[in-house]
Amino acid sequence: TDRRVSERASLDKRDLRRSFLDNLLYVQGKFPKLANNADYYLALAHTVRDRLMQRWISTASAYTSQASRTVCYLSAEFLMGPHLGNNLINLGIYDETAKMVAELGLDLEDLLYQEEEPGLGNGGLGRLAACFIDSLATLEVPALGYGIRYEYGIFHQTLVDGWQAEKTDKWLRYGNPWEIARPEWTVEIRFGGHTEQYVDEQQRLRVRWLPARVVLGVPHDTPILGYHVNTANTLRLWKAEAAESFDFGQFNRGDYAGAVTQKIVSENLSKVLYPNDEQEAGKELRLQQQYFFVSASLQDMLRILKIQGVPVENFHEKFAVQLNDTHPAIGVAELMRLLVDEHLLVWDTAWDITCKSFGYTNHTLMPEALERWSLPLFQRVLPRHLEIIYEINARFLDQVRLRFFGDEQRLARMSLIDEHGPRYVRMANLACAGSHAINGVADLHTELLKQDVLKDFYELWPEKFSNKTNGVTPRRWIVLANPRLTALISETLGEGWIKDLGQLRGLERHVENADFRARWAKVKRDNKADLAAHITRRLGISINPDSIFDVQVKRIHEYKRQHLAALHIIALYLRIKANPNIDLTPRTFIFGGKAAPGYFMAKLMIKLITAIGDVVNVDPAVRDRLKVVFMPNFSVTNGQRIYPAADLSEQISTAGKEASGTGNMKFQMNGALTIGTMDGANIEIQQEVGAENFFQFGLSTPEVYALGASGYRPMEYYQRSDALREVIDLIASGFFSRGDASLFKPLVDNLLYHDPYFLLADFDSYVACQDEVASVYRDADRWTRMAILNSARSGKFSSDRTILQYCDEIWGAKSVPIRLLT
Ligand code: 26Q
Repeated sequence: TDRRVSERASLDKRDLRRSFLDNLLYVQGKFPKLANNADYYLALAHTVRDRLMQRWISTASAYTSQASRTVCYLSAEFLMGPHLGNNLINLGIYDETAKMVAELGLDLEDLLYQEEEPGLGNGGLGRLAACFIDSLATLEVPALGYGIRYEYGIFHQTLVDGWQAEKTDKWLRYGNPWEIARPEWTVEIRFGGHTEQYVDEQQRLRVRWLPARVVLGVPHDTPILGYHVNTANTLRLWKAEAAESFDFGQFNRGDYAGAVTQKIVSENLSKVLYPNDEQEAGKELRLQQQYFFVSASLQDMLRILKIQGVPVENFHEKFAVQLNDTHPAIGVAELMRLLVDEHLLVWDTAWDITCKSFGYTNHTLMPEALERWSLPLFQRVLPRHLEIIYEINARFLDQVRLRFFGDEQRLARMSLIDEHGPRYVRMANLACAGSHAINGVADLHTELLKQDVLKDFYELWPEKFSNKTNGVTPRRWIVLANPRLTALISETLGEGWIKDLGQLRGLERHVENADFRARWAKVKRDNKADLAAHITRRLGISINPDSIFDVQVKRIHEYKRQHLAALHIIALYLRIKANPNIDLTPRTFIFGGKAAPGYFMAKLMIKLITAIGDVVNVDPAVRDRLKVVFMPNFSVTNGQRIYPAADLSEQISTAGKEASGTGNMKFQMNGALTIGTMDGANIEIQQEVGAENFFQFGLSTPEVYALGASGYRPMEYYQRSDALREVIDLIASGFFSRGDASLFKPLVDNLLYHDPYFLLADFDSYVACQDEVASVYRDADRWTRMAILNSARSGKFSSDRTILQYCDEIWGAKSVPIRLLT
C-alpha cells in the first residue's frame, strides 16, 4: 500500500495530528483561525473514521470468505450514544488524541460534546441493542445490527414552567461522519394492494402479491469497532426513499405534484421514531415502519447468502436472527413469504428454516403492553402476510389441539388472532410460534413469563424458554464515562477487567486498605463536583458535592414510581418544617427522564417534581439540606455525566413490573449503592453484592399479587400513616402549586382511590429504608466500603456475559478473529 493510505490508518500521534489538520482543511474547508469546535469535532471524527476503515474492510473480507454463523439483531431502536469517544477508547488512542489536540490548544472533552448523539431509541430496549452490538464486536462475533435510520430521533426535552416540552431532534443537520450510504444495496419493499392465485409451469397453485405501492430501502452503514480488537461489525440502518421507477398508475401519470406527494409519503417511513415505550393502538405508520426495516433486512440476508453461494435451504445455518421484542416479529411471516412465494420452497421446509432462524426476546410483563394490530389495518398494509399468518395459525392450532385435547379456551388464548371483540393479530404469539428460542431479560422476568404472560407457550414448548439477564457495556459506562475510576481500577488490577468484568472481584482485596478507600472516595467526590458544576452552569442551582447524590434517571412511568421518590422528598421537607434544627443528612435529589408526549400522568409527575424543587430549593428553612434537580433531556450523553457521580441509585418500581432495568447496572458499576424493590435485575444485583450492601424495601411480587387480589384499598394506608397523610394533604392543598389545589388532583386522586402501582402500600417501608441510607452515609468509611464492594461485584452485569450466553445457548455463534489486511 502507498504511504498515504498507511498514514490515514496510523495510530501514531504525529500521524494523527497531520490527519487532523489535513481533514480540517480538506473535509471542513477551514483553516485553524476560522475553525470552531464543530469544525474541529468533524475533523477529528474523520480522522478516527479513516482509522476504522482498514478494520472494517478486513472484517468484511473475512466474513465474506468464511461460512461462520452471523448474528442478525433486528431492533426498531438502537440508542447508540455519541460515537467519537467510544471509538477513541476502542481504538486505544483516547489519551494520545487528548494530548494531540491539547498541543493544538484544544480540549478533547469540548470536541466530544460537539457530537449530536443519534437518539434512535426510547430507553432501555434501544440502549440494550447498542450495548449488545458493542459486546458482539468486542467478542469478535460476526454480527449485523439491523434497524431504521430515523431522520428524527427521540424528541429533545425542555422544561417550560416545570412542564415537559418537546422539540424535534434533527440530529442529521450537520451531517453524520459515522455512516456510509450503500445505495447499491437498495431493496424494494411493497405495501398494500391484493393477492391472487395462479398456476405455475409445474401446475402448482401459487400466490402472487400485487402491491399498491413500493418503497425503496437504502442501507446506511456504521462501523462498530470492538475494544482492542480488529473486528469492526456493521450497524445497517434503512432509510426510506421513493421508488421513482414505480408506476403509480394512470392517476399519477404526468401528475408531477402527485408524484412529489408520493415521494413524501414514501419517505415518511423512516422520518420519525415513535416516542412511546408502550404499544399505542392503531398507528398504521408504525406497522409500516416495522415491516419496512424487517423486509429490507431479510432481503439483505438473502442477498448475502447468494453472494456466498449458499443455497436458501441453508439460511438458518448462516444466520441467527434475533427479534428485539415483537417490533420486528412480522419477520416470521416475511421470511415465510420470501421462501415460499419468491424462492418457491415448499411450506414445511420454509417453516423449518424460519423456526430454526428466529429467536424472540420479550421485554415486558404488562399484558396491556403486548403488541397487537387490528385485522382491517393489517389487511390493508400487508394482505399477503395476513394470509400467511392464517396458514401458520391453522397449522399451529392443529398442534395445540393434539397436545391439549378439548381445551378450547387454551386454543383461543394461543391463537395468533385475538377474537374477543374486534379482531387483532397478536405479535407475541407470532414471535413465539416462529422462534426456536424465547427468552426473558432477568431471572424474575423469565419466571413470570413462564407462569403468566407466556404460560401457554411454556407448557407447549418448555425447552424453548430460557433467561438471559441483561447487561451493559463497561467500555462506555465505565471506561469512557468514568476515566477517574478507570485509572484507579487499572492501577490496582491492570486492564484485564475491561474485557473480563469478573476481574473486578479483585477489588475486594483492597477494601480494607485505607489508602485505597481514600482514593476511591476522592474519585467519587471529584465526579460529584464535576456534575455539581455542570448543574450550576446549566440550571443555576447550587449543589453541595458533600450531600448524598440520590439519583433516579429513566423514562417517566407510573410503574417506575418517580412519584414515590417525590413523596419521600416532601416527607423530609415536612420534618424540617416541623423541626427546623433537625439533624438531617444533606441530600441532592437528581431526576431525569422523558415522558411519552401523550402520557398525561407522566407529564404531571415531572411537574410535581419540578414544583417541589421550586419550593424546597429556595425555602430558607431548608438551609441547603435538600435540593431537588430535574435535569432536562436525559440521554446517553447526559447519562455518562450522571452515573459516575451518583451515590444512591433509585430502582423503585412496583415488584413484578420492571422486566430488568439496565440503569441499575450502570450505577452499580460506578460505585453507587442501590435502594430498590425486589424487581427485575435488582434481585440479581442484591444476590451479587449481598443483602448487607443493598437497601431493599417494599412488597415482593407475590405480596403485590396477593394484595391486589384481596382488594387493595390505598385509602387505608393514608389513614394509618401520619407521615403519608401529611405528605398527600400538602400536595392536595395546593402548597406546591401556588394554592391551586386542582393541579395535582388527578395524581392525588389516583393514589388515594386506585393506586395501581401500590405507592401507598410501599411508602412507609421506603421512607424507613431511606432513613437507613442516611444513617449509613454518615459513616463515610462504611459507605465507601459498600460502594467498592458494589463495583467489585458488578461483573455479572457486563453485556459481554449476556452475549456469550446468547451465543452459546441460542445463536450457536462463535468468535472469528480478524487479521488486519494491509
Ligand atoms: C410498541 C408499539 C408501538 C409503539 C411503540 C412501541 C414500543 C416502543 C418501545 C414498546 C416498547 C418500547 C420499549 C420498551 C423498553 O424499553 N423496555 C425495557 O427494556 C429493557 C431492556 O430489556 C428492560 O431493562 C426494561 O425493564 C424494559 O422496560
